[in-house]
Amino acid sequence: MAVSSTKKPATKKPATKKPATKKPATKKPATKKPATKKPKTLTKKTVKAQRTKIICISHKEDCDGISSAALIRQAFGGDAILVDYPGQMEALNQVVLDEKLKSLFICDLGLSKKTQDEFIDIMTTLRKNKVSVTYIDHHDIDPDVIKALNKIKVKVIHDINECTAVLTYTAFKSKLNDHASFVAACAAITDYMETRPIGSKLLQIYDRQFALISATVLTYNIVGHQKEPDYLLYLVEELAESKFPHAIPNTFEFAQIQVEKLSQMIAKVKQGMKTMKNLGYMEILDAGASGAVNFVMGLSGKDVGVAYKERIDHGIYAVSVRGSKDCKVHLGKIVNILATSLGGSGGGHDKACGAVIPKPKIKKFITELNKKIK
Ligand SMILES: [Mn+2]
Repeated sequence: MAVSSTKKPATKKPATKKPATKKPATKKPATKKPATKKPKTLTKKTVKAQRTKIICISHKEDCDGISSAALIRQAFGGDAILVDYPGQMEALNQVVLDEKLKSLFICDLGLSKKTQDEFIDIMTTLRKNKVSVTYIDHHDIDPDVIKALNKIKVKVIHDINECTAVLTYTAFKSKLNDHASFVAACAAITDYMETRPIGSKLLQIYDRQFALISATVLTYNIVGHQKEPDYLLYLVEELAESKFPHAIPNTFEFAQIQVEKLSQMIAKVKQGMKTMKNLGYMEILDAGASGAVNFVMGLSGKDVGVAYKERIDHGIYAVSVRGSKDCKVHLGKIVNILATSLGGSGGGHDKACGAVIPKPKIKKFITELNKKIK
């Protein structure tokens, strides 16, 4: 892969500055653009636009989504579109209109009762347009959705026992280099899945502390740059090009800023957290809910923690839920049903999940969740 000399941001000094010049590179990847965009001779004037584009829609909020996008990029080229749950369907509805789209990968984006039907509809349209679609995920899913996707020949790679990047790595290993196993191992760590059969094998290739610090620094850079889509795409590229997180400029300095913020979060949670019989909860005002939710659970002494943050642009709360080791219920399943009944959506894993809840329903969501988890 041709690495242009302008790749790196010029600024060597820490600070919070991110590379502002990355955009052009993400737009037109020099990598594996298959086929021909412009025929040299215009003999086929009347021929319909050929489908040549490869796109990966992946989860932008954590290392698993970013790493999955990087592995897809290394294996297939193409561009990434990074989304969160509130923006998930919007992005899908956009790409379905793209007449150049040839191949679509969707990574680490779970489906809920609210979104699954629309998802199947969009996939059906894509398949009618002969777009090849691969859906890779590890969140709890309605088995009927998998059946429906198989029926329309969407390739489904789904296993709740490994993280999405590990599933991606395993599926496309032959198209990936050695370093890809490290990218997958980092994702497994941040998804709490580094003890799973494949995840643990990948991790043991590397020194454990080295992998832990790399995964953690990467995660802090992802979490701290959620409002800077260009930077997240830059991370995808750098990982796809087999850079270690520490070799990406300023990542450790940025991580230090994040840990400082988190340490302040501990104090804020101690002050602002409230409890019900079975859970601790807190509204977060100036950080991501997912960064605070583990503190809410831990400091509340309850087996379930809930943190929520208003998304003014969408009129909703983005909610994060975590369960301790002693939490015996499947939070992802409960939250999926509850959020849907309140006009929102949600779901995920047994001990880590999220939801989108209409603003006026947040209190109801918490009280109902409290009832359902005893
Ligand atoms: Mn994941």
